Amino acid sequence: MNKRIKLIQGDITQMAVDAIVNAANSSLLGGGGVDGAIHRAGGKTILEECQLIRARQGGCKTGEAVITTAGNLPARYVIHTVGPVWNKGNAEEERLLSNAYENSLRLAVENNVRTIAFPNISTGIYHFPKNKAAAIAIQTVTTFLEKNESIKEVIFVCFDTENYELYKSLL
Ligand code: AR6
Repeated sequence: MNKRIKLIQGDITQMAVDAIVNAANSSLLGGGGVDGAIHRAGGKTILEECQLIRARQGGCKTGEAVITTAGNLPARYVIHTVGPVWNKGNAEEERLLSNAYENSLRLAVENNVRTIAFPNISTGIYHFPKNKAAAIAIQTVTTFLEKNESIKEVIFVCFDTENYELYKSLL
């Protein structure tokens, strides 16, 4: 395991890191799951900044990422990325999930983020199989860190025990 990768079980809204990643949807207007939790805990400035991004570029495509400040959260930034909806694996879901992690990390580097926390993107409402998603997340982050020195810590924040156990065994 890469020494810069950490694993915890918990609530990502509590993380005092440079950036937390949100599993958003293309509208950027909020939703349920971790997205709902981040907007609830972070307050209205996050949504206001998302609305400005929408006005500028019309939301966020699957696999891409945008950045806002983090409102009342202990983090400095929220990186909103959109994972794929699982559709039997026939719609390039694996590549799109990898893109979501990679584009979040790229945006983090551009914004001098040193510490970043990821939720288990797409494994809730979007129904991506958790074992496949964990392998893709770990592979994508590990490959990125091998090429990039500026990110000091990537924390996988698993909310549910099933994901936590999966990551523990894979890492
Ligand atoms: N901290 C960390 N992880 C969490 C938290 C939390 N507070 N709450 C839930 N999770 P989901 P998706 C985990 O459904 O599948 C939204 O409506 C959860 O256990 O939040 O990418 C968006 O607006 C799961 O493992 O995101 C989109 O419409 C993981 O977060 C849609 O859901 C992702 O589950 C995105 O679906």
